[in-house]
Amino acid sequence: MKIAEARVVVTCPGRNFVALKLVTDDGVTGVGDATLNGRELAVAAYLREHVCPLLLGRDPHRIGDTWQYLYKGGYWRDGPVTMTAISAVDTALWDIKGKVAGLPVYQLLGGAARSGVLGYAHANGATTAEALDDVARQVADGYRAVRIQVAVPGVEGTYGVGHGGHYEPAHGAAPEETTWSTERYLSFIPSVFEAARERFGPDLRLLHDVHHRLTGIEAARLGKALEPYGLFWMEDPLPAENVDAFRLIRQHTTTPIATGEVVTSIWHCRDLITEQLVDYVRTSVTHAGGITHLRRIFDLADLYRIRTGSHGPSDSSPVGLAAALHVDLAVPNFGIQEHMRHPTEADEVFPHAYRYADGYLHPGDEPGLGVDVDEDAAARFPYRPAYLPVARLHDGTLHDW
Ligand code: CS2
Ligand code: MG
Repeated sequence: MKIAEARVVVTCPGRNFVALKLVTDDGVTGVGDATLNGRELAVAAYLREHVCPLLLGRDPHRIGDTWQYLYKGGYWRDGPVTMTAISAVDTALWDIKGKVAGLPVYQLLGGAARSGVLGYAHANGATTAEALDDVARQVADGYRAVRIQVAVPGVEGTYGVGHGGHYEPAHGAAPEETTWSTERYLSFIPSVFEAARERFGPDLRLLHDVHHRLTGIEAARLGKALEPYGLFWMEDPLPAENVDAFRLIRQHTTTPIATGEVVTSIWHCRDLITEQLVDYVRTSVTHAGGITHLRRIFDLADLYRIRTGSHGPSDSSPVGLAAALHVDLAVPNFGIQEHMRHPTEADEVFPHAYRYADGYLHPGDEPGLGVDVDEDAAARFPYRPAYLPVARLHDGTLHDW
């Protein structure tokens, strides 16, 4: 069996996605997600120009060898563009292997370790009251875990808060300029979770995303202030490369910490894991080397009783979510899976077998990943440039968004 074709599909059904489709000489297809929000065409070109030609003629069953060939063989290792491209190839090869075996990918990973994948929904609002009404909607929809983001008074364009309805941060031919004030944020956020606990009681799992904006000591202060409300996690208090600052947070607070959505390899989260500086590792199948590499990261985490909390935003495609769900179902140390629904047009371009019911997701039982890209439907939604925002302090200094 040989890889006979490798096609890159760029499409914008509600938002931009890149998919890789591999076809074998006997007609088996496999898909991988190659979406890197705001830098989509860089990955598409990396695949088309440098990776696809090398795949032709290779044995699709040699998943591990192909991974090493693309990682070590490129000489220039790592980085989000390279790793997203490798992720897409790896995921597509697992899809092919599953189809050839006639089994869903989670069976090849050891089989189901649980009956369903606990998902967390997003709730947001311009005010606390609005956000809590959104939490109530998610709870009514069955979710047992909800992330809450609320616009900080006096801070325009707070991260995670939609412009009415669905939250989609990437838009426009240049990044939107937003403002940020750590002081206002820190004094406001604890009141949101106090109100959430009052309204929803002790059982609902509550999550919050800080989106890399604090220093170590600021994050420590926030973690302490949130302790009375028993958060499931405080996400990305600061950029993951600052391992020392995570050490500082750990000295001050027992609020659980999740990080890793921008981490692209095991090397970048090794110290966070082995020093137990985080409680949940959020690396994604789309950006951290596909199913093969994600399993290595999650296995390392399991040695330290650290659980998984895979990134699952609507800017990873349904192919990425499907692949994540197969891993989630099989690994011993699964924690939670982010679930942000895709726009309807995206579900149409990427028909899938995964399903959501009553707080839990399941990848389905079709052979392979159980997801595809409909190339005719994809062609109806041409790429539109869309960038993530930037954040500035009130004096104009560029801050982390
Ligand atoms: C986020 C993302 O889902 C999350 O937790 O942090 O929404 C993130 O902003 C985007 O994936 C960036 O592309
Ligand atoms: Mg996040």
